[in-house]
Amino acid sequence: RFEDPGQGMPRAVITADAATAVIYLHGAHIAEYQPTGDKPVLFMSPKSNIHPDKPIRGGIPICFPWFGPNQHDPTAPPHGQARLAAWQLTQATKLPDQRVQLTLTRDIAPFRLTFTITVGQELQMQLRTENTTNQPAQFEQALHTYFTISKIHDIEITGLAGLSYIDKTRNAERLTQANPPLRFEGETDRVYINHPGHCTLHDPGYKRNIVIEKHNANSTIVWNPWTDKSLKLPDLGDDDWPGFVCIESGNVADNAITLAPSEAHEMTATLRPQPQA
Ligand code: TA6
Repeated sequence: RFEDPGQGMPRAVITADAATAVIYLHGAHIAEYQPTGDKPVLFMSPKSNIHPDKPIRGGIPICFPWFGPNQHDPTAPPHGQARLAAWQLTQATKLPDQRVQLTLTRDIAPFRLTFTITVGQELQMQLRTENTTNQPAQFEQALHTYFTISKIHDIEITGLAGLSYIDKTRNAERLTQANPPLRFEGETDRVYINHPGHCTLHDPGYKRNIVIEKHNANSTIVWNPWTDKSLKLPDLGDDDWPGFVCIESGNVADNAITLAPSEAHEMTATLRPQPQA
């Protein structure tokens, strides 16, 4: 069903057999996703703004057409305009297999974005970017997914071993991920590049793994602000940081994409929650 509670933040509330989800037209922002019989998958800050002029802290912000601060314009919104824009819902259907599929679209010159979300036991996202002009155009993109977890000290992420990453807590130094699974002992802000494959979040506290599978998305970003950085984020509770981790799928930094005139690109990311054996 479609709700417009009145604060200028209309949203689609999906209740499918296999899962529920909430998607705001603001930023085409998936704010909630919960498979039936499982815990919620996405973290939402209790102090998040839910306002047409502000980013939502949690769920799955769409970072586009740049990631992080804009290199050329410090006054431009961090992570680009897409998550602040009002998107248009162009399609909402129940598929034969009972999954619910929504399509949202938004022009962010010189690009046309089409975001297709398929809600079922897994959450599938497809982001299509078309260069609508007769000039080449470059972009970065990321689905900045906030996962709700039992405790940051107890989780680990596999699938990143051996990858080169940009460590944004160490002045963008380039390092190589060691073999053991990634664990967290402090502020973590890493852009793994040339990572076309999937990775897995292991959460023993929730007895759950979440496989993050992707196609045509060659970067994975991992972020947890820890204590000090959290204090600087007014839309995040000071004690929220142990309860989430961001594992983001996209194309950033070395993996930025240049489209020829009229060319289109399509990335997909699928979140696959699984009970731990
Ligand atoms: O995902 C990593 C990151 O780029 C961090 O550096 C941090 O800035 C985070 O995104 C959150 O950004 P936001 O603009 O949503 O506060």
